Amino acid sequence: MSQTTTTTFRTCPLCEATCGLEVTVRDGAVTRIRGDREDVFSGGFICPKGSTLRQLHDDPDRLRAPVIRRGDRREQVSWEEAFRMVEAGLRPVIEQQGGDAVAAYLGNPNSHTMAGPLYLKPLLKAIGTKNIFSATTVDQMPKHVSSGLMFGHPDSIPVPDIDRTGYLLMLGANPLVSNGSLATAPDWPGRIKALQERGGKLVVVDPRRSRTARVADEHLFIRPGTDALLLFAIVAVLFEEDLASPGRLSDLTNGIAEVASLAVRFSPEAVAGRCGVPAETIRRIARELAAAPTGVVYGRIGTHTVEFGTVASWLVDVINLLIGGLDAPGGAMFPLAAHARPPRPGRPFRTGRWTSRVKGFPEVRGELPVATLADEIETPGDGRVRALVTVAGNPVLSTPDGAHLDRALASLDFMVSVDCYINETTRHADVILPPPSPLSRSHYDFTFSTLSVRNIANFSPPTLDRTGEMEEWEILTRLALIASGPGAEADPALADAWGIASTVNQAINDPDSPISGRDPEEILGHLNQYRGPVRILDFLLRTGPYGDRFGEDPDGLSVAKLIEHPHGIDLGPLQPRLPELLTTASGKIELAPAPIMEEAARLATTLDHAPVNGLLLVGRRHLRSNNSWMHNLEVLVKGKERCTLQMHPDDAQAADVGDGEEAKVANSTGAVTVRVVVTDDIMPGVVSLPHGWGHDVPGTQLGVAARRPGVNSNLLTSGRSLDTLSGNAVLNGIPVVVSRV
Ligand SMILES: Nc1nc2c(c(=O)[nH]1)N[C@H]1C(S)=C(S)[C@@H](COP(=O)(O)OP(=O)(O)OC[C@H]3O[C@@H](n4cnc5c(=O)[nH]c(N)nc54)[C@H](O)[C@@H]3O)O[C@H]1N2
Ligand SMILES: Nc1nc2c(c(=O)[nH]1)N[C@H]1C(S)=C(S)[C@@H](COP(=O)(O)OP(=O)(O)OC[C@H]3O[C@@H](n4cnc5c(=O)[nH]c(N)nc54)[C@H](O)[C@@H]3O)O[C@H]1N2
Ligand code: SF4
Ligand SMILES: [Mo]
Repeated sequence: MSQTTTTTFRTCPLCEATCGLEVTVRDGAVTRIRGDREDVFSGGFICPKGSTLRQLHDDPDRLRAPVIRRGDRREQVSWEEAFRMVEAGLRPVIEQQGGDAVAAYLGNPNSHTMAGPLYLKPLLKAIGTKNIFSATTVDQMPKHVSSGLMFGHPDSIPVPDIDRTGYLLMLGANPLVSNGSLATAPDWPGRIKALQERGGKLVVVDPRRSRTARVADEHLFIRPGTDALLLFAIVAVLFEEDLASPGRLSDLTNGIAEVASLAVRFSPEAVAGRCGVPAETIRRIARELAAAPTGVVYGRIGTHTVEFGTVASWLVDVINLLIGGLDAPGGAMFPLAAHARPPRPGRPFRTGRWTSRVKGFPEVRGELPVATLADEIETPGDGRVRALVTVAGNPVLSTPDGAHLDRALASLDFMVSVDCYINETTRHADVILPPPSPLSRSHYDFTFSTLSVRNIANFSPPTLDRTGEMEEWEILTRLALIASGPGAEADPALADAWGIASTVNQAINDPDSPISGRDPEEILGHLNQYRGPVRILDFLLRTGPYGDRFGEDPDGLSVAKLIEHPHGIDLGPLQPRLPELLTTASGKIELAPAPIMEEAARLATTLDHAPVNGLLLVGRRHLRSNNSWMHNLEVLVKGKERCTLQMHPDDAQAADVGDGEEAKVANSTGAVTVRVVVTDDIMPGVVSLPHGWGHDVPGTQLGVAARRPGVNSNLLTSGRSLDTLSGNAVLNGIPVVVSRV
């Protein structure tokens, strides 16, 4: 048999950095994956996870066929049988108890697939449920809320223009390990170095001396949960010292005076003791930011997953506006993705259009806080959740009070999971439906191209054939057809064809569309070489801001054009987008939205409370890990133990625990026993434990992960403390007691 070797290029879908990969295939098997040196965005950069798509593809524990549960036993079944079981489990719940009795939990990888952004909404609509939960409420929901209130749309999120800035103030982010979040940029190490080489400055604010803090020009330790206070103090100084200069945005902004008058209560002197940052340092940082020719503030997980996450997220953009950095090169800018639609002024963004049944939490962006999912399952009464659909999520390990949720999942009448592993969450599922491996699917970054520090377009066709799995869009469509009535035997291809035809017709009838009045048959004729999400992508690209408008602009974008450019197409640096992007009722930036002003006033009252003593727990990430999964790949988990408790020498001494010894970490929610690493890379009074571990529960199929299980840090986070405005869980700054075992 002749041996054929081919080299293909694709985008890594594992994290937000969107690195280009060069994949060598020999006789149907991948022999090597390395960074694509010609990728227009990543230029060859990858992290240790990028090349492990091969090991993920080959992992014997990764599911290739549907798995069902009969009693205590698991069985592999045909796709037909699996969908018949879903129908038998799901339909009676919907028919007898209504759509709300079926909850959905959507996990992080949905943002990294083509199916997630396009096919989940129809599925949720088909179920007809308000009980929608996702990883967004353990992550970035505060950013959606502050953006929605300030700019009109929760997805109008400005990103730091790190390639052109002269000053980057970064809080609660560690992109040298996470590779960046809400700021898509492959090769943060290189981009930070370039910033420093052009004379710029990086200041990192973090209770730990993280990898990013180590390369920064300045690192400030901060008491967990106090970023909003620090940021407010910077705002106070900008006003007090007359340094605020919004420039061209002055006339486009409402509420500057309101913010100025509230900020008075947060002087550096008033917050310094809380934050653990000297007042003089806060003043200096404010002056440096104002004086820098270009500057930007960027905050992430550590500023969002805290009690005042939305206020902190808002303050980041308040400062960006006040220093003249919002919507300006080198500041915080709004990307324009190749598939983007023009903003439509609609109803102004608001939250609380409905509330959660048990605890009355307001809906935000169509979903409820995942911290209350267990309550909705366990609490009797009308509208109680009896069935669950999970797609690409592992909430038992990734959401607060994991033990509670674990018990709740065990009590459901029916659960179906779309997932590639039998893990801590999906072990409760009656049916598991596996998507293809990342190497045997198409890829385009619908989510991260809208959060990218440069406008880039990239499309990857499948590298390998599927090995029994079903395309994820087809799984989701079949689930939708079951939930809405046509049933397990209905043809997803028909639904798909109907969907694209109605999308095209809508555009043709829309006077503002670039294909207004064109012939639908002609347009569909162009599109029909593809199906599923690739066909929708082709439509979106061709009618998008850089599109070929079906032949009108031969240089314009289409899927075919992207296939011709396997290293991606660079659409240039970010461009100013205000006021065009604003969809607030006033058409202006709302700097002082009422809900945020109320919450900020509540923050001010906390300055009068006595500070809490004792240890506060924060999280951290590791380069060779990815939330709760990828722990089943030997290449990534081998070596030094990663799930350890970092502790300052003074605190270790006080608790009488030594380096390398095991300690008990406990609070009123739960307890874990974990090995301690004593280090002065963490500030006194703070301990750190990564999340996503705890693979020692029965009934999973994770042979490698189970041998290095670690502990679940979310046994210590409670479902009771949330950021009020966003419903985001508080995952950082958790009070704990550490003791010797
Ligand atoms: N204490 C603490 N908790 C945290 C965090 C923290 O910092 N501290 N971080 C939070 C954050 S930011 C996030 S995003 C969440 C993540 O929370 P989740 O999204 O719930 O968890 P993941 O670990 O990302 O789980 C991903 C699941 O998707 C499956 N999967 C992988 N690829 C695919 C695919 O292509 N299709 C499908 N259908 N399934 C796939 C995996 O097998 C796994 O079961 O965790 C949060 N939890
Ligand atoms: N290797 C790897 N990469 C990942 C992931 C992963 O699990 N592993 N997960 C991906 C996901 S889903 C996301 S959302 C992103 C997240 O990406 P990042 O936002 O960069 O998240 P982390 O790396 O957890 O860094 C958060 C930092 O905040 C600090 N911190 C904790 N509490 C506070 C606080 O109160 N104030 C301040 N100022 N800092 C605080 C922590 O010490 C930590 O260093 O990473 C993504 N990339
Ligand atoms: S940084 Fe690593 S995981 Fe993230 S896209 Fe690049 S190679 Fe993939
Ligand atoms: Mo995340």
